[in-house]
Amino acid sequence: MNLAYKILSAKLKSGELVAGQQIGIQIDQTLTQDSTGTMAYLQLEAMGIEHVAVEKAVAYIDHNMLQTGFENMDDHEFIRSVAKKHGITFSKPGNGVCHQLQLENFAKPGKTLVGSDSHTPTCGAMGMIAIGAGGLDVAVAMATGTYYLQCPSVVKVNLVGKKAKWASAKDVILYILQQLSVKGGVNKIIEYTGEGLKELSLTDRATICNMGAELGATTSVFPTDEITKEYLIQQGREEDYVELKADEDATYDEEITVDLSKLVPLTAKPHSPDAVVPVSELRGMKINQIVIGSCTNSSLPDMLKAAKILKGRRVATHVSLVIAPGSSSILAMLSKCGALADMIASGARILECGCGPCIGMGQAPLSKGVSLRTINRNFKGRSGTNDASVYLVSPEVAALSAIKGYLTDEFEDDMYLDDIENTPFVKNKNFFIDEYDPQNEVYMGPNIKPVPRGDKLPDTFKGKVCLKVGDNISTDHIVPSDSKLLPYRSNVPHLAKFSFCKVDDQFYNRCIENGGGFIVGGDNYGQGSSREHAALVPNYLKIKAIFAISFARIHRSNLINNGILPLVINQKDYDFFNDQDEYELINLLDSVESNKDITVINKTNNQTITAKLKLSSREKTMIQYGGLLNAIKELGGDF
Ligand code: MIC
Ligand code: SF4
Repeated sequence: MNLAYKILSAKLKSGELVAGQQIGIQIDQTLTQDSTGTMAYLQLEAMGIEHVAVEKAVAYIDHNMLQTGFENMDDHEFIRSVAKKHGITFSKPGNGVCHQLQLENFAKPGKTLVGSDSHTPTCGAMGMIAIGAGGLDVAVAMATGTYYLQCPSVVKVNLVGKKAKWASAKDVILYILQQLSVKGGVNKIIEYTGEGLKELSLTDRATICNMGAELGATTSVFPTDEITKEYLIQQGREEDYVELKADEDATYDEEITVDLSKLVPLTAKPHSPDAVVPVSELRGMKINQIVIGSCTNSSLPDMLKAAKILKGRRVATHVSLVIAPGSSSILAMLSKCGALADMIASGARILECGCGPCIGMGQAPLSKGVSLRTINRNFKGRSGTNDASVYLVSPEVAALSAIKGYLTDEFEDDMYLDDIENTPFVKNKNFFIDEYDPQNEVYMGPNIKPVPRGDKLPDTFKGKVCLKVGDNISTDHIVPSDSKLLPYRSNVPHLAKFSFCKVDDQFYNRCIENGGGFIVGGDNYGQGSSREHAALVPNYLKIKAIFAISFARIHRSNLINNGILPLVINQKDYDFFNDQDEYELINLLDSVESNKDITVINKTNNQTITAKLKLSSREKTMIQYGGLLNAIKELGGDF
């Protein structure tokens, strides 16, 4: 057996480990962050539980920490009060980015984790099955200890060779993205093996697992070894170590090989993480801004490598360099060893430990500016400046380019940090709050609005196409996030007004005018963030079905959780849809019940096509009841 299936089989509660089948797995740990957490906890409240049913549940505050109005602190206080009521650990703002903190403090080999953030797979570096999901799925996991998913197939990545000197973990995953594309991992687990494992530190492995999300993968996983053990010792958690690896004769569904000795520094060009080219191809490109941080590259080694390059040098006059360490412990350690002083002396701006610029919370680039970032996504507009160009790079390339003022990988020998000491971590427990009081009163600020509910499935549905878009539409397109919108993650009616605003600013008005209807998309519709708002908002706007050539995994689940039909169409039927005609879905009740194709009629010219809707039995129930919350209300949490 491969490692992924070994862990899954130990946790299997229902179904069979056959790729494509629905399985239910026992969940040991959950995580939420503030921007998806408010909705998740409103949904958890609606389920009326007492203590959470998992070993460890953590509520992080890391995404929105710009308290420009009461909304944000109200949300934080709401989350803190719910955490106390249900025995959830609360991580205060300033403690750091959820994935970095989970890895440092709670990740354990062989455990399962589900989190309301698409980069939850970061903890796969620790030999865990860690999966990103919509907030409602995480709420159900907290309430019942179970998570349902389509059993993934497993891709083996065979790591060979000695890592080239200036190639980093970021380059490993950018290389894989170049090979497989942003949809290459959908419904797959990426499992790493091979002699090259020893070339990668635990935090390198975390970077690679983190950006497996950009492949659309269900998750990524590394075996555990001496390197894992060393990291756990550094964290003061040696007792959590368990050796885990695939059997010698393990089988896989696909296999690729990455020769680490051939890697060169790479960059993903605007506006997609798979638009990867060697840095050398763009050498000399002038840049205005650089961001080092995010859950992808904010570990202690990443920060120390950047500090070594910056030490005794000066950030170019036209460049703004901002650095956000991943956790309060990392910040404390940087300060203790003097690396922080080196960064500041070079002219770097130090940000609070959190997501910050990665999700457009400040540091929007210059208009038409060029920003180099060590983050994981460079979708158009996500930085907060619609016409800016964001390039994804390693911390080393980012630091070097900051000094030079242009994109480059021409490192000098003395910039190399070859000996990163595994000194014990400075642990700061004061940012974690562990309180439990089932009587605790839940705090609700005026910005927190109820979760919209779907309607029961009708037999027919008539409507117009409110929007037609192309391939790779991300949830950032569907519901954008920036410093103006993030405070409204618990206010769906407000967010709805901005849905698709960067693609077509008439979408909202059209939905209101048409009284809802349909959206038509291309391949990989709904990639990227796990935000279920990208389904809650269309639900609120009475969008009953999305037609697309294919869907990203988390978004498809979020649509079903909200009673919206994710209908798969053939490439040739994309042209069947236009925004003038009216369309009708017929025989929905019978088609959903018996998993038949759905008939779609163009009412203007009477032409007909069929669209596919393949649902597991649980998904069928959710669609029939108009969403997961409705189904739970009628049938209980573990239906
Ligand atoms: C992201 O990186 O896009 C986010 C912000 O972390 C999201 C969650 C969100 O939209 O709140 C994610 O990756 O799931
Ligand atoms: Fe935060 Fe960015 Fe990581 Fe999302 S990708 S969790 S916004 S740091």
